[in-house]
Amino acid sequence: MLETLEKKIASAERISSEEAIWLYENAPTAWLKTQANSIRKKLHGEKAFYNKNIHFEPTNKCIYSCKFCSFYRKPNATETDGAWDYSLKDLDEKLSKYAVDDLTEIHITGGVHPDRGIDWAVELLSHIKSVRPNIHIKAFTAVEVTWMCKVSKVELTEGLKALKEAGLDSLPGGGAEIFNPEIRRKIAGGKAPADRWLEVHGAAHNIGIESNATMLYGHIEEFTHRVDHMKQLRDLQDKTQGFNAFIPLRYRNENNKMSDRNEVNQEEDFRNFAIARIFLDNIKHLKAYWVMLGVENAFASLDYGVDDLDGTVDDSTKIYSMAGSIENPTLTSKFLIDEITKLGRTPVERDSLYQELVR
Ligand code: V47
Ligand code: SF4
Repeated sequence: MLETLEKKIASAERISSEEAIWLYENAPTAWLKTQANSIRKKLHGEKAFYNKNIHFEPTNKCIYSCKFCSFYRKPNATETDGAWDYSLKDLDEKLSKYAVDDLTEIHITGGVHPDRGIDWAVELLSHIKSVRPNIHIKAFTAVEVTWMCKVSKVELTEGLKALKEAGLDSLPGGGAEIFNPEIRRKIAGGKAPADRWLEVHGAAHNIGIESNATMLYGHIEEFTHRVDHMKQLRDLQDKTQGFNAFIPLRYRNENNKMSDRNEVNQEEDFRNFAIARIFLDNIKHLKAYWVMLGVENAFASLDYGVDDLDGTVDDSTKIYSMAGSIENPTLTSKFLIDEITKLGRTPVERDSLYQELVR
């Protein structure tokens, strides 16, 4: 089997779902590393991408209560309970810390607030563009978009068009979790099902909004569910070509309703990256989100098919620190450049759509 697959990979032939499951179950890690590396090299040479970004999480009040989530609070929770609701003024204060050139992207996602519809999002996006006209706004998961359209009673494409007009540049990959309905129901019951997640991204791609895709793994899913998830992404990408990056997210187990489950180990992260690189032959970039993986693991994953490390982040997200990851996630671009260089790779600052930036 390994020889057959090696030939397929060398001739850029697509592997099947059955073959991907076989790889999860049987392939030696060293073999996966070599194959994923060869694909990454063909696509990107020695380049390792990063960007300069911050996150903005407007609220952690959420109508859902996903079992893996350490971040959300009930909609009626107060500050004492750990809930927050930031205003535009809070956002302005945050942005004012950065000179115009220091940031190219703001990534916005948060809890699904019961009362917030498209109008609320339009106001937020327009405000950001009025104070930072050139910043790329990557905002709102497909789950958030779905809820906003429902609150505002607008049809999906109409809602997306309104967001785009107000300044939305791309969609982040969150909310995908795992597409299998049974597993999704158990860990994220109630929120937009897989079909809807894919429909939102497809509709966004159709009107020129590019996006990313994530996969939450290492909880109660099996290898077959991971492969099914990636297959559905690969199928949509064949139709739209709108996904820029795939971002596997390892389940982190602190402070949530599944805390009794162990996290998978580092080798499993590496194997998962490598198989994603082999299987997803039509999504160009594979991102290791260092905030979730830890800095050392993220750099090490560059040897398993990864070409992108996300961005500087600057202590602006709580989703992972609340789930047991780095407490104050921030990296300087100098650190990223130095570490990538030490690994013999070429650091490349990119914009949010993977255009290379020359400063
Ligand atoms: O959808 C929440 C995940 C996602 C936990 O598009 C958890 O560039 C692990 O999607 N353990 C939100 N994962 C973050 C996200 C993202 C991050 C970075 C870059 C991009 C991009 C997207 O975080 C959620 C969920 O899958 N998540 N809690 C947890 N305990
Ligand atoms: Fe809400 Fe998102 Fe957390 Fe689920 S993962 S509870 S939708 S904030």
